[in-house]
Amino acid sequence: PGDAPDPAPADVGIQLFQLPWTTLAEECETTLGPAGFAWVLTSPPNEHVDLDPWWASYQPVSYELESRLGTRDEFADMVARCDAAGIDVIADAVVNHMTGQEAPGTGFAGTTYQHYEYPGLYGYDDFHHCGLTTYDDIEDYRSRDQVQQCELVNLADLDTSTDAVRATISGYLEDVLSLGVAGFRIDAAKHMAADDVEAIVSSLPEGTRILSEVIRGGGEPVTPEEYTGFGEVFEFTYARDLTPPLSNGVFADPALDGDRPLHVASDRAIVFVDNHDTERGEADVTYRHGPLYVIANVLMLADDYGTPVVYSGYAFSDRDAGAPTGDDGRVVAETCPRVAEPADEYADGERTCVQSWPAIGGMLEFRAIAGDEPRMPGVDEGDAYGFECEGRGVVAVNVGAEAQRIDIPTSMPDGAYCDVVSGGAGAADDDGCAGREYAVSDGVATLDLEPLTAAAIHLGSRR
Ligand code: QV4
Repeated sequence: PGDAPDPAPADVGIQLFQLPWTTLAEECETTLGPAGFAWVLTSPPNEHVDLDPWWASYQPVSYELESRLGTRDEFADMVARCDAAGIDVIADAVVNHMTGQEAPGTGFAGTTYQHYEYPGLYGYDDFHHCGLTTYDDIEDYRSRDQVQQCELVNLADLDTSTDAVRATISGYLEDVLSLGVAGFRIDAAKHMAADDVEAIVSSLPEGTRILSEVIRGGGEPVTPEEYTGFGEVFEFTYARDLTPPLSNGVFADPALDGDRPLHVASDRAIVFVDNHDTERGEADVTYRHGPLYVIANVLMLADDYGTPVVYSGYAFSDRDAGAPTGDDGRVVAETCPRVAEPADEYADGERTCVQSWPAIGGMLEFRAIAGDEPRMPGVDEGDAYGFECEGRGVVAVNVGAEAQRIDIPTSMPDGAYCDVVSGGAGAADDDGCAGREYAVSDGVATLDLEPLTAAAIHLGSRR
């Protein structure tokens, strides 16, 4: 149709948890690029303790880029190939701390270490020894000093107030940047004073993207707002607000002026349905709840607040279980098919391949066409809820057990539109719709929704 606006590339990321670099490069080429993702968040690339659980990645032994996810050369090749596919790489940077093991050991790439001794990098005096709690561990998150000077679960806590530590961390980040990454997730940023993080990242080249992990907690003195002066932050409140209404079927419009109460400003917010911690913890809706998980992702991707990051990991029944590895201890993963549907059941270790779900690709297309338009007041109908992105698109979800019809006022032109949730991107062709078809007539979009489904139409999906 000639009247569809040009799509504006949507700034949507995807976290590919514990995916080896060689597979990740293929994902960029086969799926992430064609689907229209803007960036991918990787797991930490540096040398870590040699333990089986996935969380070994979060205990650095050295800043060599050698890990169970691949070698330095493989990482560099992945960054170049993703870049060629139009995908920026954001690397997870674990710089708040080193290891948490009491016993000395040898890291994944062969570097020997002890708790507080990392030859060539740091020694005992480079760490906080807070003296505020029995084992120097954080016990009370209501104490700023404990949170930022004591240890997060025994992890040797770098004293990032010193020039020497700051310079060593910056040197590591510059090395990763030299391979072409676009920026970093700053792991456990809450546990470093915002001034320290700012001092470290301000020495990096202009335009380096910084996404700080600062989990908002009730009654805690350290807030995400402290970290917005030099980058974006993950807004955990968004996920908490998004998912409970899904399970009890009650929807309410957020403040509709872009920014939201008790959230960081929209242009500073990274939003998500779940991540590798929350899918093992507080998240009510994860890959285990296929249809509800799709609905949550659809709502997030249609929303006008924040920058979304979709999450894709592997199934697990044991919280600690690492991704499947080969004999050499390196993670092994196949590339996901270009198109995959959410499954009712997954075997342990099986990849969820969320990046290949048609609903996700369809919503990236929706966002590219309609995402910049204001979100209009929502409509409730039974267990269904929906809203218009002004003049460009209409989205609705039904979280109930009964089919539901919902009428949503819209200024989109009358006509037949293809649903991009059931049909995916490019759902409209000469023969009809790859998925469901809906009509807009006299300023109303009428959507018939099966139980636990979502639908989205936009100017580019008109037949
Ligand atoms: C245990 C005990 C300690 C004891 C210690 C030593 O819990 O009390 O002192 O043994 O005997 C692992 C184990 C943990 C163990 C620790 C040290 O699970 O039991 O301590 O190692 O050996 C990941 C995992 C953690 C893991 C950690 C390091 O989630 O389980 O700990 O990696 O391998 C807060 C923070 C937030 C953080 C979140 C999890 O504000 O920043 O907790 N999120 C990020 C990452 C997360 C990661 C870390 C931070 C640490 O997203 O994945 O933790 O890098 O909310």
